[in-house]
Amino acid sequence: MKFTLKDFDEKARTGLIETGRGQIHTPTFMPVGTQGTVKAMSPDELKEIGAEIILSNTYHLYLRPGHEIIHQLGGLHKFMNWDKPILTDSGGFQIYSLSSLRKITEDGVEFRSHIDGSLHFLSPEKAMEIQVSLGSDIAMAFDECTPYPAEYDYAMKSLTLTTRWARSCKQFLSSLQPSAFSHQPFLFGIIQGGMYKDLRKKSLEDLVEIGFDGYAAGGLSVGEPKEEMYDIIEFIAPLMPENRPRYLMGVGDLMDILVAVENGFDMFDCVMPTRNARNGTLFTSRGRISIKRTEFKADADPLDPDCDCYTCRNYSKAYLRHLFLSKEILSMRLNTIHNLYFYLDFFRKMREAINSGTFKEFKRYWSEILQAKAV
Ligand code: PRF
Ligand code: ZN
Repeated sequence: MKFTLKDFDEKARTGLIETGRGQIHTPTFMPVGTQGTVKAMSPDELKEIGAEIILSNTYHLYLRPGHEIIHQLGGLHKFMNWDKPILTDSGGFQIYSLSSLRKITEDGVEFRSHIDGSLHFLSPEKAMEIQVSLGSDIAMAFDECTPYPAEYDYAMKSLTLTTRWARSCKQFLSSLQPSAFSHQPFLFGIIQGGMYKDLRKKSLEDLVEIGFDGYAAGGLSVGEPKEEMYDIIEFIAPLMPENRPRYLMGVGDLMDILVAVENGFDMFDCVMPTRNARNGTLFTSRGRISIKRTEFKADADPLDPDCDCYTCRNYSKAYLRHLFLSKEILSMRLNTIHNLYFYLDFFRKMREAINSGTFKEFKRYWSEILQAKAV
């Protein structure tokens, strides 16, 4: 994987990831396309708002429609008509958060589908096979997301397993024969270790010894207090290899992102902008608003006068409120276009701030807006 660092502003950095399917400017935000679609958005719309990479999920696509079917149809990019990079999560976290009756063994995890209750088994090898057959550009190692809270002993055993699985994932990928359909994805290792710094450090060191194209911090934003998450972020980021992308998994609150970027993280994903859009919670340059509120009933102004998205260029808050209250499909589409545009634009401005050495001011300015109560 080619990853070039561009500028530093203290620990914050900008860079460029180059893949066969296109460039990714970092820090980057990856919209979440769990089921092979970023909910409510067409791929053309995603490109128009500037998305350079999306995330999709092994767990969901394996269960439905099945990775073999997607493979037969030419891979996930062709299936969903998205030709830019796709990062696939390995399934470890989704099993943990969605399925019932998990049974973890040395070899993998037995679990029941959240869709029909059927029994399945995912192993490091299987998770890799699925991600390769989907045609993933960046595959994630199969991990166990250590729950919060976890006893020291549990966190240690869990990370030992995650490390062993990471090694199996790399071995499995290295053993694959290049063929027409299966190109080799880049592979990222996932740091676990709960809220224990020595375990986090050990997890990272073991992964670095195995060697990955990039490194991710998992097991955060799983119910712990913010201070604990920030403490781990500040501790682990500077220890991660400088010349590899650093990915903070599933953390998408913009305040948290500012803290993570300040410490040197490069990649983020979260359902927050898309899910909030569907719930009528919209991000603006003046703070978050709930579009259903009565005060917007006859409000002719755009959602965000400083936003250049399709929604803000063409519609009033009164109309968006009406669509939301009427549960119209267009409500989710227009809200999602805006929220994702807002996130991607926030990242563009953040990169500019790093490049011009003004990240501190950027963070101070946005912290105030983001911490204000939603209206
Ligand atoms: N592991 C994986 N995916 C994830 C996480 C993890 O720990 C998280 C934790 N926030 C989000 N997504 N594989
Ligand atoms: Zn907008």
